[in-house]
Amino acid sequence: MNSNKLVYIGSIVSIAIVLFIGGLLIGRFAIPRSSNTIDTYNLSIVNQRTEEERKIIWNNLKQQFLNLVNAQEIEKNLYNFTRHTHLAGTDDDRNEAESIATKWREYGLDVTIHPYDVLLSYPNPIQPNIISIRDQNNNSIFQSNGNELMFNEDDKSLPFNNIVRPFLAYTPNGTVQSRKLFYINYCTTDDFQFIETIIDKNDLNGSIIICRFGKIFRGNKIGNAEKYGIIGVILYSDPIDFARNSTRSNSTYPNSIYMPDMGQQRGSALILSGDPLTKHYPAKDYMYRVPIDNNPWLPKIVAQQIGYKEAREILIRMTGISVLSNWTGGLDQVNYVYGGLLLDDLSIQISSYNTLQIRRIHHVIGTITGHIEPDRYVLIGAHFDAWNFGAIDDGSGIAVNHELVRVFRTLVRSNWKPRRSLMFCAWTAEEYGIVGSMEFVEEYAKILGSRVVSYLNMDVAVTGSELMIMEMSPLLYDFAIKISKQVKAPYVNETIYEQWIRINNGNHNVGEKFFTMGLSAISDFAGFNQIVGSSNIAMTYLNKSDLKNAGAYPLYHTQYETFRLVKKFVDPEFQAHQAIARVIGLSALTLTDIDLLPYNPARYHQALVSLLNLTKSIAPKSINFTSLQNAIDQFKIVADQFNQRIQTTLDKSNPIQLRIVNDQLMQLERAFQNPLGSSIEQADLKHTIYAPSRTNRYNARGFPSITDAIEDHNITNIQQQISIVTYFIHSAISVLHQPNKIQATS
Ligand SMILES: *[C@@H]1O[C@H](CO)[C@@H](O)[C@H](O)[C@H]1NC(C)=O
Ligand SMILES: *[C@@H]1O[C@H](CO)[C@@H](O)[C@H](O)[C@H]1NC(C)=O
Ligand SMILES: *[C@@H]1O[C@H](CO)[C@@H](O)[C@H](O)[C@H]1NC(C)=O
Ligand SMILES: *[C@@H]1O[C@H](CO)[C@@H](O)[C@H](O)[C@H]1NC(C)=O
Ligand SMILES: *[C@@H]1O[C@H](CO)[C@@H](O)[C@H](O)[C@H]1NC(C)=O
Ligand SMILES: *[C@@H]1O[C@H](CO)[C@@H](O)[C@H](O)[C@H]1NC(C)=O
Ligand SMILES: *[C@@H]1O[C@H](CO)[C@@H](O)[C@H](O)[C@H]1NC(C)=O
Ligand SMILES: *[C@@H]1O[C@H](CO)[C@@H](O)[C@H](O)[C@H]1NC(C)=O
Ligand SMILES: *[C@@H]1O[C@H](CO)[C@@H](O)[C@H](O)[C@H]1NC(C)=O
Ligand SMILES: *[C@@H]1O[C@H](CO)[C@@H](O)[C@H](O)[C@H]1NC(C)=O
Ligand SMILES: *[C@@H]1O[C@H](CO)[C@@H](O)[C@H](O)[C@H]1NC(C)=O
Ligand SMILES: *[C@@H]1O[C@H](CO)[C@@H](O)[C@H](O)[C@H]1NC(C)=O
Ligand SMILES: [Ca+2]
Repeated sequence: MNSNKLVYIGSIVSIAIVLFIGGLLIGRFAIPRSSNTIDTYNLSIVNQRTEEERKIIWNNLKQQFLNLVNAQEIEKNLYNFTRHTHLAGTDDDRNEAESIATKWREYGLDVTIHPYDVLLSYPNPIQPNIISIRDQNNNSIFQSNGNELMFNEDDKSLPFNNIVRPFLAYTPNGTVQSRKLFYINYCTTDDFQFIETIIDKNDLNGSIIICRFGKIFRGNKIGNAEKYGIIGVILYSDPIDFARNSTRSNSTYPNSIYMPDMGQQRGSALILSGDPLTKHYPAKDYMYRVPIDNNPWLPKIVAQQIGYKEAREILIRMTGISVLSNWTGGLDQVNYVYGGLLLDDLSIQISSYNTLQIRRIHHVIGTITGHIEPDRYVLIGAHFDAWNFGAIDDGSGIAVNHELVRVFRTLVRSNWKPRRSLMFCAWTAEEYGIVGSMEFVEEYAKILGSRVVSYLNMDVAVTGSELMIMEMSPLLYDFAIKISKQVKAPYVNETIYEQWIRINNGNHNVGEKFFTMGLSAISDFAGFNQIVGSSNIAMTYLNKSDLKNAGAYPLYHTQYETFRLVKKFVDPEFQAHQAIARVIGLSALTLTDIDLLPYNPARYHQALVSLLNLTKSIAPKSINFTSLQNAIDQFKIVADQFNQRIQTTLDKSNPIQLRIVNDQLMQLERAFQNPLGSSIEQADLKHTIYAPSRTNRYNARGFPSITDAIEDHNITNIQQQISIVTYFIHSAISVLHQPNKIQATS
């Protein structure tokens, strides 16, 4: 590293791209320098630079940033993180928060810690949850183990004894027993509808069911089962999805990335983002808490996971007709059947000993204060809680986050001054259902709602090294493409953009192929999408085969998420981690430093067009979409005019003009927010264009309230929801109009 060069860059960089600062800011904010006050620029330096010089300075800064991101540093961070377990609400969790805060303070960030008291769930440390098969005399003939198994290759110096046993967080304790057992595939709503065509749905009442992990969020599986009067749910990872090569031990962990026969995915069953006792409000001590009894967000029935070796013992004792081939799993010598009474008057029993407990959690936020617009925030976040050692979920995100703090610290030390404030977030209790970050968003809803520019999320940032995929607001589409052209892909001599084109057989429509528009409720961006209203992005490096793995990498949430797994099989040289760090970091560097926000409203028009097309294709023919269609057409005209105005009349050297335009760009996504939410039951889902699907929180759904109404076959409500979405598109249009007056509409 050439530090002289850095200092040179830094002194002016302070916003290379920054063109301005009028007397106004200086006059109002010319106050003494200190870390807590707003600083001013030396305009004579900034204004001396030509456009060309500013470009050179900016390019040098970018290059400097990219060079600083170091794969070995990320590897060290991951090694250190995975020495411990990280269950939210435990001592491990508190220690990790303290150690992150200490580290970030050493790096020179302004660190704040944010405690909340939230409802969490734990299994009994002594008595594992057990599934048993019982004979006519109620004697157990088979009993599940309640644990995952260790291997010789596992690092015995790790605290394996401290790992939480497999359990499904928030499912109630109790013992249920039934002689009826059904197999319901992935337990999706479609699967339930399908089995209703095979068996009498009343037969499901009082039964226990078994289904496989994958396709949809596990909480939705249990939620679906509740509606049928099912009393217990058994979940397992079928080898067809999680041990794709073969179930032989030389093809599974510790010899590959695939699930061994006693591997078990832990996870939450909460169908809500945030603390279930303080919906809408922060879990602070002054806040009222709803009673736990009959809490509508908590699962009502007993549920437990097992290894596929154990699932086999259960499946072979079932009766009933054979399933269609698309329901068949990959277990050897198992005839997959729909079920009914168990063989030989056997019964199946689930005993669970889970408890609910209110525990304290702590987030860590580290800030580099912006120099010109300190009240505009760009956030980078990852969660540090994990079900186990968390090497992938979310060690990958935390290790990258630490590296970015180190790199940005280096830039700051060489005198880089970002235009806007940059905040690093380390969240906890994400695994329980975005419980942690949602409480933070709820506490600061008002200021985040007016100040956050973008939130950049890193969760399960690396599960492979072949391909990057992204989820984002459509406003960031062109920005993401631009960034991808500047970052090298791992292990190959090409940029991420070139890699996309190669994988896409030369086609340049990479956004359509590898970007998902809108974000789901799968990680800490949930609160930023649904409540804050900022324009956000998340990304993952993976292997192409991961796309086929039913919604998760094979060892997701198992105790085998260790440093060894990543080093040996996932990203041996940490080049994929490095690429993620560069993409997230370069995005943050640009969003904090650039004068004009790089959001393109025209991309939102394209997204709306394709959503309308999709929605029409599933709606009854009688539905009238004219008003929505007209609003979308009008959105295009206004978005194009807006872009045109920026190109022709915006005077970037005028800080007020710039702020006016940037405010419009920031308000655009916010204009789509319905303060009432998508329905009374889902008042926390406020984004009318994209929200998590009510049938699968892992997916973002377009025009969610319309789509829900279509699924409910309620014509009146479909038409009502169309009018509401039309209104919010008109709201967005009014944001993009010239702001000097309020345009009348017909
Ligand atoms: C600003 O920069 C100019 C040119 O380098 C220098 O002459 C002047 O002293 C600086 N002013 C302040 C307040 O630092
Ligand atoms: C490693 O982790 C421990 C505990 O989490 C922490 O105290 C220590 O500072 C970390 N070391 C480094 C180099 O990050
Ligand atoms: C069978 O035995 C178990 C364990 O002792 C007990 O919890 C359960 O209630 C018994 N079931 C019946 C039907 O007696
Ligand atoms: C299940 O059966 C019980 C009584 O046998 C009945 O009260 C309940 O409504 C049924 N549940 C469903 C979902 O059909
Ligand atoms: C795995 O083991 C089986 C039998 O032990 C053997 O036939 C097979 O070749 C092995 N596969 C690999 C990839 O080593
Ligand atoms: C799966 O099997 C194929 C063919 O035997 C082998 O090339 C590949 O490396 C295996 N994949 C993993 C992840 O073990
Ligand atoms: C399985 O096949 C049946 C019959 O073709 C179909 O109705 C059902 O939707 C399919 N299920 C899945 C999960 O693909
Ligand atoms: C069952 O869970 C409830 C709620 O957490 C708890 O109050 C109760 O003590 C638990 N019972 C057992 C036996 O663990
Ligand atoms: C990588 O690609 C660039 C441009 O395509 C080429 O100039 C360079 O020699 C290549 N480097 C290696 C190590 O192949
Ligand atoms: C609209 O959807 C149909 C399929 O429903 C597809 O064939 C067509 O290409 C889509 N058109 C646009 C503009 O997205
Ligand atoms: C559809 O709605 C539009 C606008 O509300 C209205 O002008 C038109 O007459 C309606 N079309 C039909 C067939 O009802
Ligand atoms: C259909 O939707 C309307 C308007 O939202 C509502 O008033 C009505 O109760 C719904 N009907 C049914 C059967 O759910
Ligand atoms: Ca809350």
